[in-house]
This record gives sequence, structure tokens and C-alpha cells, in this order.
Amino acid sequence: ESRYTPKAIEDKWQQTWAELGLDQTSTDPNKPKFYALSMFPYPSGNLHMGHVRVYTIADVIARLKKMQGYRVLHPMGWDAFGLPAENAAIDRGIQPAEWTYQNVAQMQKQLQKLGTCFDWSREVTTCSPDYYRWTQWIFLQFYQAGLAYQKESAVNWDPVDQTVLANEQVDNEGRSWRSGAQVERKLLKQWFLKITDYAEQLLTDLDKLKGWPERVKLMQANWIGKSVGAYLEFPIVGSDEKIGVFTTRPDTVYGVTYVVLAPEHPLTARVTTSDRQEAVEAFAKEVAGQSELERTAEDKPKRGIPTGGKAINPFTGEEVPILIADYVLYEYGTGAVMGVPAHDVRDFKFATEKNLPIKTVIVPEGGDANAPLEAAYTEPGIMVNSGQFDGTPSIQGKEAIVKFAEAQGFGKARVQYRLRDWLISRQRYWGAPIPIIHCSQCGAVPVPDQDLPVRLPENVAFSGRGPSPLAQLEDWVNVPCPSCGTAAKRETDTMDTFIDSSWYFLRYPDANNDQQAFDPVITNDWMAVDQYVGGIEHAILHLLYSRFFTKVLRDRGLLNFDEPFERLLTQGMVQGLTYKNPTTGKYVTPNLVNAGDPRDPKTGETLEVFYEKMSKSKYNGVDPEAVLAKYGADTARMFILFKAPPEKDLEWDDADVEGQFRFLGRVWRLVSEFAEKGGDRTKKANLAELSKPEKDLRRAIHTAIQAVTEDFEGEYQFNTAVSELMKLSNALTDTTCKDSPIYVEGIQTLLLLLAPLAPHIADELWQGIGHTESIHLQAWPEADAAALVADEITIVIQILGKTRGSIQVPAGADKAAQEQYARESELAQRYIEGKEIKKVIVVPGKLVNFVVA
Ligand code: ANZ
Ligand code: ZN
Repeated sequence: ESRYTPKAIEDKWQQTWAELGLDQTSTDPNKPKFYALSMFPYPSGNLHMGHVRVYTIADVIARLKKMQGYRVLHPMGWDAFGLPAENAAIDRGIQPAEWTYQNVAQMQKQLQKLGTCFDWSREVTTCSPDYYRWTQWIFLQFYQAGLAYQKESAVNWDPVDQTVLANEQVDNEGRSWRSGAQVERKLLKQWFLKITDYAEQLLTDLDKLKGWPERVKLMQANWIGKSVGAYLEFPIVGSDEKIGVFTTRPDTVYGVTYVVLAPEHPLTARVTTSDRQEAVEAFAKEVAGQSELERTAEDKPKRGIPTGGKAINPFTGEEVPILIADYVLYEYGTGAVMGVPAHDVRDFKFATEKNLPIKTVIVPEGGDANAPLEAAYTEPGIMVNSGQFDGTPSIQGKEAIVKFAEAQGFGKARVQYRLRDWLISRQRYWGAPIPIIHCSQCGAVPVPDQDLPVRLPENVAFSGRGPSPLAQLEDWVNVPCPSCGTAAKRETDTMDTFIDSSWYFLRYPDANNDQQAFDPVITNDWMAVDQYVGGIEHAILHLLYSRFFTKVLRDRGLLNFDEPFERLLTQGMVQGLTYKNPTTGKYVTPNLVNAGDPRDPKTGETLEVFYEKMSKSKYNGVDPEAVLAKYGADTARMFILFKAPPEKDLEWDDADVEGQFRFLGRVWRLVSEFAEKGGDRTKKANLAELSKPEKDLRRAIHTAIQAVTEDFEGEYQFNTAVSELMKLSNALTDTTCKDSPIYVEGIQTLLLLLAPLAPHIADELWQGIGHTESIHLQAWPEADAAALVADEITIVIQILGKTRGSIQVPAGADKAAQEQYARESELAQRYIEGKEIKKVIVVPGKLVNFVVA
């Protein structure tokens, strides 16, 4: 009898499947489609356990759907542009392209070793010209739709290296990763996509996403941040200009005691009186160096100063001072706020600190309009000190104030979103060049479609200093204008890599098309993605941008659906056992620690032991290659699926890995024994004449089919599916009818149900029992409802509420019959003997209780 040795079978099957083209996408139009997608990785060079988990989950789903008769699209690719490749170039002098493709090759091998059934003929690599050509084409679609524009915006500027930095290159103290210089903010003309035009659709269409986790939808809704309110205009005293404010509380407008501008607001300079000019400029400069987070932090005192200017409350005619303050953000609303300290927490704090008047205009029912406030009253109530609106409930007051303002011409209803337009310009090399040529005569001119792609020049020198490498390449930058032919210059910014991943799922259905980004007929047929699997870290940006792209391309007539991802599964983290010194906060490598008595090898202190997300810096990572080498892919997959439901965090545990390895070993023995005995697969059972053990086994088989199918389909409870398989394998081990055709059915069913989870061993054993066609081409078994019905059920016998034992009765027996069986049972008669039965209580299917005198 052979032993289960994964090494001996896994490579072989991976090769066989490749030769058979088993992973090629079926395009059989008679089959229903299923698009199983996992988020494509950044090619960092090495697969980590998080990858292993996500790709295993998606792979099981794809394999199951294939067996269930779907044509399944299950592709893979590489999110291959981005900063690390440039860092590698700077640090090690290797070209970004070379570094990236090396990593791709390595990770592709690792993915194959995991036994994944990706259709590699549709591989997409975002840094390849035949992909980014279409990224550029799509950018131009946005441009033509008026959805791509240029605007001055702040970048991180390293004054020592004279270069723009990505946010990731600036540390928490605002210093450059390379030079250590304090990073400055510098205004540059940059490209934006007008995602704000789609804010409302992106919000309301969340309701269509029935198969998405609620928390992801909530995160998206918060990110979009819709506020309903009003735009009101406050005339500036001594000027024709007005300050427009956005407020969600127009009902409090009678309580305005000052107006605040963001220091960057263009009106700031114009309202400032000469005696205040110096102070205002100094304050503005100070605030400019602060991040948005610092400016709006709840616990920090609100800082601000008067400008000397005054504005008029259009409702009361009152003059109020104009201030500037750090907590008012220039990028939100109008960059100006009407200050209502009585009813806004921040304003209350600010006014109290600055000794500004506080005027109550909303009170709770029956409240005192003139009592001083201890804190802002932010609840709804009744309007007071509000002229003609006195007595109006504040909720209705909002509308009444807006109506009045509209009639008078100083305001209107306004909806405001937190979402801002998407800044896509990167002053970097390793990204898709923005296909625009700047001409002094014609302005920004799109590169004509036939000239795409705008290729990234190769063999570029990287120093990490000075302007972007692209900007330094004269030959590349200087081109004739496509429109007038005069000397012009290429745009040297490249696109945010989030653009690349905002449409890759549209490319897979038609990945090798060299005439179009995709053929709409083909892509519309495969889309939407039926199941998307990926990390919660992409809950906001990647998913929002992909939804945005889908809607824009739909409006360009290229797509015929609203939402790209029908169902979304966000897998939990993979956590490793972590040792930490509680005093120093330092992490300790597990192989220096005695697990029974974990101490710091240097200080002898007892270490904290806990589970935490695997990471290099915590020495708690487990290397997938090592696990695959020791146990094989099937065990790794089984462990990952068994250890936790997909959405939950998973604690890596070697003992449980061993457990799955042993389980597969048992399956191996069970099936090998059967094969060695020359088990006849062709004998048919006569279902009408089964013995009791046969019936019991058949029930176990079909219960497993039903349970595993349900576990796979509903919430993807792979962990309980694995348990069901263990039960079935036990039933097969214990049964007394190993010569019956039912046993054959059991062995085959076990392998079929195992196939999506542990694809190699399943195919090997399938072949071992005499099949010539791969198990992955077989139909998923269906549960026979008749087999599920138990012939007999167990009824508990109680005397005066005390359990005395149980009896078996036919499953079909009704209440009266159950009572009858109970009365006649030997058990009951023994205990009742001689006594009078006063009452019989029957709980059908459960128990019969005799009340005796
Ligand atoms: C007056 C008022 C009275 C306000 C009141 C609130 C309560 P959300 O919900 O986030 O949209 N605001 C407007 N623009 C701002 C900016 N650029 N920076 C900082 N704060 C700004 O919040 C809208 C409210 O935030 C607006 O309503 C405004 O203060 C403030 F009892 O106006 B409110
Ligand atoms: Zn021109």
C-alpha cells in the first residue's frame, strides 16, 4: 500500500492539467456563465499567506462552479505599476521593468504550485504596453467626456532632492524617506478625474449591491459623505462681494454671530483690514503647513483670528465679524462657514475660547430662549429669536429658511459631498504616461488614438533626485503638436496606479484584443463579476474607482450594466503567533523562543504571546513556500479553508495543518484500499432492496452532498464543508457494507466533493479507482432527497418527567402512532408495570412522557 506523498503527485497533476488545457475558459454558449475574480496582486516578488488565502478561496469557488456546469472565467494578472519598482531602481540600479517581470515570473510559479485553476491565456499585466495602451485610451474617453481636467494642486516637495514625493515617501513627521528633509507643499498643475459628477449614482447604486458586506457599503457611503443643506450668501460690508457658505443647518441662521473663512480662501486677503494684514498672513502661513487631520482634530483647541472685515447676515441685517480659522477647510463646501456657536459643537468651543457672542435660536419644546447655554444644543427643537420663523419646528424650519432665501435671492438648497475629484497625476516614471501633448498654440491636445500607446522609454537613469525621470528625457518630451505641428511637449506625469486596476476586470473577458480595450459584446456577456474576492483594505478606493469607471464607460456606450461586482467577499487576515517583550515593545523571533516558557533570549523576561497579522517586522510570518514544500498544496488549501470562515481572521496553527495532512492521509488509505481490492465501480445497487447498513451509509453520503453544496453556495462556509467531508470519511471507514455498490458511491462522492478543495489528491485517487477522465471534468453530485429521509427516528421515554431510555420508531409514524409504539415498548412496560397511566404527553419526533399514579 502506497503512502500519501504530495510531492509525488502535485507537480504531475499541475502539468497534466496544463497539457489538457483544463484551465482554459469554456466559451460554450449553452452553459450559464460565472465570473470568479480575485483581486490581482502587486508583483512584489513573493506570495504571502494573505495571497494564498484569497486565491484559494476564489479557486474553490471557480472549481465548484465548473463542476456545476457553468462556463467559468477565472483569470489572473498583475497590478504591476507603482513605486516599489522605482525604489528598487534607485536602490539597486535594476530597471523597473526588469524587476517587475522577474517578480511576475516568480509569483506566477508560486500560484501554480498552489494548484490554482487560473486561465493564464488571459493574463493581464498593467505595465505592459498592450495593456496600458488601453488605459491611455480610456483616459482619453474621460477627457472627451469632460471628465478629465487640470488644476493647480499641492504636492509633497522635497527641497533637498528637488523632487516630488508620493505620500508613502513622507514619514509621520513630514520628512522625506531619502533626504530626511522637511517636506514642503508646492502647487503644481495636475490632472483630475471628475468622480464628483458621479457621487450621487455611486451612493444610490450601493442599494443594488445585495451581495456586498454591509460594512463595505457603509464605508463607501461615508466616503462619499452626502450632506443635504443650503448655500447662503453673506454680503461683505463695504464691498460688492459676498461670502457663500454651505450649511446643513439653515434653521440656525438667526444664530450666526460670526463668519469664518478658510485661510486659503481667495476672499481672505480682500476682507482683511490693513491693521490685521500681518497677523492674517502669518496665521495663513502657519496653517498651510498642517495636514487636514491636524486641522480638524476634535481634541485640539480651535485656532483662529479676526480679519477685521465684517459681513451682513442677510436674514437679520446684522453685521458680524469675519474670522479665519484652521478648522475650516478650503476644499470642502465653499471653504467658508457661518458660525452658530449655540448649536454647533466646534463653533461653541471656538466662540467660548475667542469670547464671541453665543445666541440661542433653537430650544427644546417648552425651553427657555434666553437661558445661557452650557454646551451647544444640537438636537432639533423649536425656532426662537428667529423673527417671522419663531415657533417653527426646526426640521420644517430648514425648508422654510431655504425657501425664503431663494425668494429673496440670497440662497438656495444645496447638496454637498465629501468626495473630491480624483487627483491622478503622479510625477513618477513607473506608471502609464498621460497621453496628452501640451502645445503653446492649441493647449492640451490628446495623443491621437493611432499613436497610442505613449510608450515609457526604457533604460532610464534613476537617481531619486531632481524632476521625474520622464521630464529629463528631452527626446521623449519634445514632439510636434498633433494638431498644428509646431514644437510641443509631452505631459510628463503618469497615472495613479488605481487607474490601471479600475478596469482590468473588463479586459479579462477579451484579454488578447489588439484592436480595442475590449469587445463590448464579449465583455457585456461575461460581466458583471459574479464573485469578487479580495481584501478589506480595498473596501473604499479600488471598489469605488472601479464602480466609477464602469458608470462612465456605460455612459460612453461601451457597457450595458451599472455595477461591476455582483457579490463581494472580503477575506479576513492571516495571523501568526507573535512574541513581544512587554517592556521594550520589541518583537522576538519564534525560533529563539521556547514555546512552553516564552522568554526574551536577551533579558529573560516573560514575553507576551498573541496572534497578529503576519508581517516581516513582527517575525510572525509563515512562508507559503515552506508550507507547500513540507505538506503540499492540498493540505495548505484544506487548512486555510478549514481553520476559519473566509470573512473571519485566521490564526495560523501548525497542529491544525498537521491535522489536515492526516485527514488527507486517511482519505488516501481509504480509497487506496478500495482500489487495491479491485472494487468494482460498475455494479448498480437496487435501491429498493438496501440493507440497513446500506441505507445508513447512503444517507450519510447524500447528507454530505447536501451539506457541502449548501456550505459552498450560501455564505461559503468552507470550514463546515471540510467537517462534513470528515464525517463522510468516518462513515465510510466504519461501515460494514464495503462490498456494496453503495460503498462505491460513497468513495466516489467523497472524491468529487473533495475535488474543489484539494484538487491534486482528488484527481490522483479518482484515477486510482480506474477513471481515465479528470475528476475536474465531472459533474457535481446531487443529493437524492429520498436518501436523506431516515427510516427510523429516536423517541425518548420518560416516566413522570424522568428519562428512562429511548426507542426507535418508524420515521413516518404520526403522534398517535408514536404514543402507541411507546406504550407497547418493553421499556415503558417495565417501568409502568402495575401502575395506572393518568396522562401521556407526546412531543412528536422527540419524546413520550407517561404520568403515572
Ligand atoms: C452652520 C451650522 C450650524 C452648522 C449648526 C452645523 C451646525 P457636514 O455634515 O460634514 O457636511 N462646514 C461647512 N463647510 C465647512 C468647511 N469647509 N470646513 C469646516 N466646516 C465646514 O457638515 C456641514 C457643516 O460643517 C456645515 O453646517 C458647517 O457648519 C460646517 F448648528 O453651518 B454648519
Ligand atoms: Zn498645436
